[in-house]
Amino acid sequence: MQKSILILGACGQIGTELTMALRKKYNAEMVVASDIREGSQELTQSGPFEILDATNYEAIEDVVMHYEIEEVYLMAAMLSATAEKFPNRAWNLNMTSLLNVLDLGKEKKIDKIFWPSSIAVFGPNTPKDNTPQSTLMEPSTVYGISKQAGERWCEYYFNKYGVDVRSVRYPGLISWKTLPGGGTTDYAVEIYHEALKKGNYTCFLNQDTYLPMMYMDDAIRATMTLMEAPSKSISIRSSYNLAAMSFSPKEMATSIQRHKPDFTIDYSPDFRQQIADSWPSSIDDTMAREDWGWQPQFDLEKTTKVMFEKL
Ligand code: AKB
Repeated sequence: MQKSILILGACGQIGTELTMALRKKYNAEMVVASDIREGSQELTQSGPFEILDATNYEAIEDVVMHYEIEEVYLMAAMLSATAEKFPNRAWNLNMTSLLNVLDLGKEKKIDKIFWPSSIAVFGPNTPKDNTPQSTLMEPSTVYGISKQAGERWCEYYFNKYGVDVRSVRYPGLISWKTLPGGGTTDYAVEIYHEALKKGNYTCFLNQDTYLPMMYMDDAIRATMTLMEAPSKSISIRSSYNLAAMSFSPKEMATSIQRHKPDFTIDYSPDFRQQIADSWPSSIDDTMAREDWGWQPQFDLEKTTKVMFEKL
């Protein structure tokens, strides 16, 4: 199928793998990767690459016009832990980039948008276990507030202007290709690198902090499935709950010890503990399963096996 796609924030943890998956599935020459920084060899040599600031409307519009872009995946964002350090910058990046892309949709310059939300939309008063799709939210982090506001904007642009925008609330994502940057769930990637390098990991969350997590292949498949679903099957235009697994650092360490029995872990919780404590432990994703057939394929054991193979 021929369709022209633009990925904003293609150098990040999700953007890198999403770009390569889209290039594999569609015509690679029509999948334009972009980021504010220079791309890796893999990204720049497998298809077009543009240096692009997602907060600059005119710059995005130029690229959209030049490549006759139909679909935009907006993956540029500042994540939870970094956003707590730079609240204004986080708000500006996360909101301006989204409104830029939604406005391109409103002006009919693009046909379809993917925008990632997060489990960070939930807050300390949200039911923690099996968190429902619709529930009390009240996020307590800058990142969570920006994601919740973003969800409201997405629904508003769909209802008011007919913009075809689609979204999922990603849990923590585990991948081997690109390191995450500035998130609260980053420990679940760092731990594998440190296990292999040093045989020990000091975790910034305490041992019993349960968080929803997902292996990257599942996240990419969910994203592409949602974007390919017929419009009529999408009943949620804010963002879908999405789940795969839920575990604590202690359980993750046990899973690693099955491959590396001498691995040790210790705990030194920092400011990210409070963020993690405000998020759900597990997520109810019934709506995603019913509306567009979502089904995860990776649990913790399978994830650990792949991470050890790939790293
Ligand atoms: C973070 O930890 O900030 C992100 C997220 C859950 O959205 N990984």
